Amino acid sequence: MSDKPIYVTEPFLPPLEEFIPYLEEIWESKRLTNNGPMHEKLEDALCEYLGVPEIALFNNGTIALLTALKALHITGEVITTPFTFIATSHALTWNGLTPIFVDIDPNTFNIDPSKIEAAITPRTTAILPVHCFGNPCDVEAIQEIADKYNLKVIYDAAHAFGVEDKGGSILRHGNLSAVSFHATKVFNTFEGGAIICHDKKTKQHIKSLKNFGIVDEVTVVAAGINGKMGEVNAAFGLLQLKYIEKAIARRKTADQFYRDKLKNINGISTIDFSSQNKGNSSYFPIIVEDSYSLTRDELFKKLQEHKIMARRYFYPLVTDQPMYRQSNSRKSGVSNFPVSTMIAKKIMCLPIHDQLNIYNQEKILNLIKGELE
Ligand code: T4K
Repeated sequence: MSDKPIYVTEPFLPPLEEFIPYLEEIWESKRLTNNGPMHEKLEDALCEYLGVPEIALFNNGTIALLTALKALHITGEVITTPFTFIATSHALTWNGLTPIFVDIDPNTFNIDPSKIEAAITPRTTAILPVHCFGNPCDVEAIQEIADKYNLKVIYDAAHAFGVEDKGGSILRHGNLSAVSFHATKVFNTFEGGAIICHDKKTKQHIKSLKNFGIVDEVTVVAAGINGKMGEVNAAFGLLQLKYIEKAIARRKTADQFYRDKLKNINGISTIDFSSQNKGNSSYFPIIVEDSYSLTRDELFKKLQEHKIMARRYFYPLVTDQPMYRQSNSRKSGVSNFPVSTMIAKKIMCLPIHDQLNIYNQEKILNLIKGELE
């Protein structure tokens, strides 16, 4: 067996030789970027695969998020979660917006809708929830609040590629959703991302914003950005899409294997993703309870000593980073987010990806069970 580290995730890579014809086509066309043929084909293919009306590709998920906020002219304060990757709140800050953090639900790790209303002020214009680890937010409760207070909803759906609820893609909710196609994601284009929207007019606006605000050779209508996805990335997406069902199925097998074996370990719990949804097994978070024989950090270190590179997503909380400490995160030195604080202390994401084999999973489980030191 190889002594290579087992990472929390590894990119899904289709056979290299199958990528060569795509590269030949790009070389032949000399079209490298700016809405080239691969880009257009990938947008169409993703709309079909995901079952969404309109999609605009981006060079990464963060720029997609930044542009989504810009496209809706969001101002003032935006309600979001502290239990997320730092890109969520940075997207607000880069737009000159004030993030207002609201605690999470202990069962889903997503923003707790019952705590949103108390955070709304006259300056609030939007809610930016995250489908954390691909687990759908309570989209109905969030929409109800948004409707009541006339707020926009932009989902950070970085983890939610392919996730569905009873009505179809989770990406259809809210005004816009932004996904990430980073190398560490279920579906990747090396770097990449997308905004999902409901209609052609919004798509055209987003398309212009990601191309400096240009609408034709002589007209610039907004202070846009360069958010375009290049042809090589789009081509890789097209190839990967052919294998995506297989890759997700392998993740699901690994997910179920962990779940079955972890059931009887005292002090380790997993989160239940609702069986009513189609998940993507993008992450495998566990909670290391106080009743477990080691602390979360001791277990984390033990795994690392065996080259199991688990990750403590999302620790530290966004609100514990220096640039967000002055936000609404603390009252008299006490965190306003008891649930997020508690989860951030106990969480650890175990390796999960399509190349993870049973031998590796057994090793991880034996280390957790204490049968391997
Ligand atoms: N919103 C949310 C909720 C997000 O989670 C993210 C990104 C975004 C927005 C922004 O989307 P992007 O702008 O990134 O498209 C990683 C990713 O860089 C980041 O995309 C992701 N979330 C975050 C949760 O995880 P790190 O700092 O943990 O990545 P890194 O480089 O340590 O990679 C993790 C492991 O993956 C490595 O130990 C090894 C493996 N790996 C990584 C890369 C890059 C590979 O095997 N091959 C690779 O090419 O942030």
